[in-house]
Amino acid sequence: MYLCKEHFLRNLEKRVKRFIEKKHLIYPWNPKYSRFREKILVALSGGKDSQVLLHVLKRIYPDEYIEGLYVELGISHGEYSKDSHEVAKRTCDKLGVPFHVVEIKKEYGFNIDDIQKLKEIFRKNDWSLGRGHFRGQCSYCGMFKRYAINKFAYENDFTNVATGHNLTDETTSLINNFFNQSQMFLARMDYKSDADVDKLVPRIKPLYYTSEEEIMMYAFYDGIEHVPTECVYAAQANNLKLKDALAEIEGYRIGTMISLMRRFQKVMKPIMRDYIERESHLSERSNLLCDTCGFPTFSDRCNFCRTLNSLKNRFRQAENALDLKILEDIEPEGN
Ligand code: Q46
Ligand code: ZN
Repeated sequence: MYLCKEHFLRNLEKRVKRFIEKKHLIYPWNPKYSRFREKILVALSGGKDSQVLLHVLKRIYPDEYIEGLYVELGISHGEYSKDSHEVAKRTCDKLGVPFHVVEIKKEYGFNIDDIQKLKEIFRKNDWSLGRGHFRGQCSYCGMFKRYAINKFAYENDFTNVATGHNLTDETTSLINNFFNQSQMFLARMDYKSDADVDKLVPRIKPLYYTSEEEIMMYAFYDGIEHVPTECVYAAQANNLKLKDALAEIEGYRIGTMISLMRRFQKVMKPIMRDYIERESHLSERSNLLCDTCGFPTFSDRCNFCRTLNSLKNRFRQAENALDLKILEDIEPEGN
């Protein structure tokens, strides 16, 4: 479609609203029919996706309870986290949205930059990692964000967490999971997570069928502030090249991404899900709670607590061997 600026903005909002309501991502408040009111937490990163998401949600649902959460990850290169934090806060202030911050260093003792320092210390000193290994920064970062956002949302009675994942991100993950044959990850890919797992606040992705290009255009035409720089660790992410390849395919086969995601949801997803639920005893509805933090898990201890503990032990090892101080004085949560 060839649309003028105004019609482009309204068209995108209309499509997002239609998607939210058709797929019941949220139940918009209607005092005539229901007393139930959603409480939506928007996960803000200062980047274009979450900034656009917050603007679109406020525009299409001015009467909903919407609040924003920024997770301070401590990525200092080029003041990335500081700038992102300020952009997210300014946007919430401008839109009259309550703004919250969770600082991971304060909560867990170290941040994403500290993990990078730790890896370098281990590498320089040629220390053995035993049976373990260090993962990429984005893997730790994603884990911290997911955990911290869910914990905050659960403890503050939010009914949904909305994230800015877009069509391009989701298609890239789909292809990546397919290449890796990660059946479990494929089966879990969705625009809304399960609502019936105790202590897991449902996560929704209202921009699931909105491409990165459209989001960039929306931000540009609506004058939405966002952090223009990229996180320094983004270059480590394996998905970047895959994303470029997809963009190239989309260039000569317009509509590839959207039709891939629609078909995946309609055809492949139900088959994958049935298969996984039959084959796996680790069902998402297993209702196990972590013996350390009390949040849902597939085994006795959740992946977050296990990773946190093993990182803390490595930090202590580095601190003791080199007489350094990296960790905040926080007691480990369980051993
Ligand atoms: S912030 Fe975190 Fe991203 Fe940086 S470390 Fe990776 S995941 S690239 S969206
Ligand atoms: Zn745990």
